[in-house]
Amino acid sequence: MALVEINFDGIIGPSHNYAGLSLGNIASSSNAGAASQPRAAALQGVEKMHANLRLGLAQGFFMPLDRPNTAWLAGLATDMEHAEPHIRAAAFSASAMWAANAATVSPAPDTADGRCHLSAANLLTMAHRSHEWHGTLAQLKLAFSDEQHFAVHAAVPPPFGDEGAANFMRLCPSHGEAGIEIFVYGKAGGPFPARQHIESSKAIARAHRLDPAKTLFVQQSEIAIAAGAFHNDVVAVANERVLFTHEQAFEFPDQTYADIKRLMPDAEIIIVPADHISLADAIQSYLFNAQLVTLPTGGMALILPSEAEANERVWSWLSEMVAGNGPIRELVPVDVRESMANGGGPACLRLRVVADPATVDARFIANESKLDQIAGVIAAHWPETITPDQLGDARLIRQIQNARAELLQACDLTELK
Ligand code: SUG
Repeated sequence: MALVEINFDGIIGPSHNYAGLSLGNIASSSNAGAASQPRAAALQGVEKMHANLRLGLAQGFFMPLDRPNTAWLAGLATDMEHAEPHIRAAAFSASAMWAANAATVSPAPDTADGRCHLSAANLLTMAHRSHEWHGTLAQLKLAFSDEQHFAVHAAVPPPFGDEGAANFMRLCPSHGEAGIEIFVYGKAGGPFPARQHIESSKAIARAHRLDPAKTLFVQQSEIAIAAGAFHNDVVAVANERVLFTHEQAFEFPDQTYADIKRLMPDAEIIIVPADHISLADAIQSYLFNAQLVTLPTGGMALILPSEAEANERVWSWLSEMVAGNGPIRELVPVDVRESMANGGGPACLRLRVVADPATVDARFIANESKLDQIAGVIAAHWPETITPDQLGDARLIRQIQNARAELLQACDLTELK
């Protein structure tokens, strides 16, 4: 079978909660302390996967990680009973749901050895995310264990932060053909941290054996980070030969567009002007945190959060765009409100891997009945609600651990313990 883009969604874990852990992520800070609904959150995620299948897209999933992370706590010489609240919350986070941050992926046509390369992201800027990568790597090694087709790499060592595919874009004539890879790093973000370091991006480009002549390193704009674009995928998204971007996404936009055009003359760059949609509106509505996908019928669709539809300025601009003659033909709003309240839109919840699905461990590939089975486990075992003052509750912890164990069992993935 030909290479296709498979979207792997992180199943939203049973410990999903709002602890306000991500400085620079406005939704996370403003919802700190709110009651979360893990069951509803995870069912919203499964429904998004169902909707993708109905659009004819290839879909996969990743399991939630084991939380609270007692090994990480032990490394800090503490445990859930004794840890200070901020450490307890960091150990408890379900943040691995945002699979766009799991890894950077270079599809086989772009690499010197003709294999698809995946590098787990170290996520070291945020404490609660810095301990994800060991669990993520174990999962990537299982899902992509076929070494004839995949090379899975460990995370880049400290001190260079790496946020995975959220700070990475690929442009290509079609998914299965060679393309150009664009690494987007940050230098400064006003009061907020720049999470992606250029040294990580360069290390990954080397590990993935990319052609330097087809690789770009582009700086995120400081004002975008300062406005709350903690990842580049909050202000830009690419698919095949289309880049859909906010005018203020990059520090040197003209140079960025010229470099892209030089490497790929038929790239189409759709720039959303700041005087039509401000950075504030872009970040509130998450219109760029969309899955920009190629439909089996040919045209492209933006699968975006329902918050984008609710913002009148954003929706009228988008509606005009799809009514025009451009490559994006359809808008598909999805409800991922529980994830959105922590700053995670539809695109954050998925990792794109271009591969032949037959070369991926079939246990990670979705179909309607498997998703129904997963939804059944979630409905039966995920907590209905969690407030941050409950994180040390021993009964809740047992429920969360048991819920994940039930899911691993149902998906025949108990070796991920
Ligand atoms: O890293 N939020 C995540 C959201 C990640 C979004 N991913 C992409 N843009 N690709 C983050 O900031 C909030 C957790 C909390 O506050 O409880 C959080 O980790």
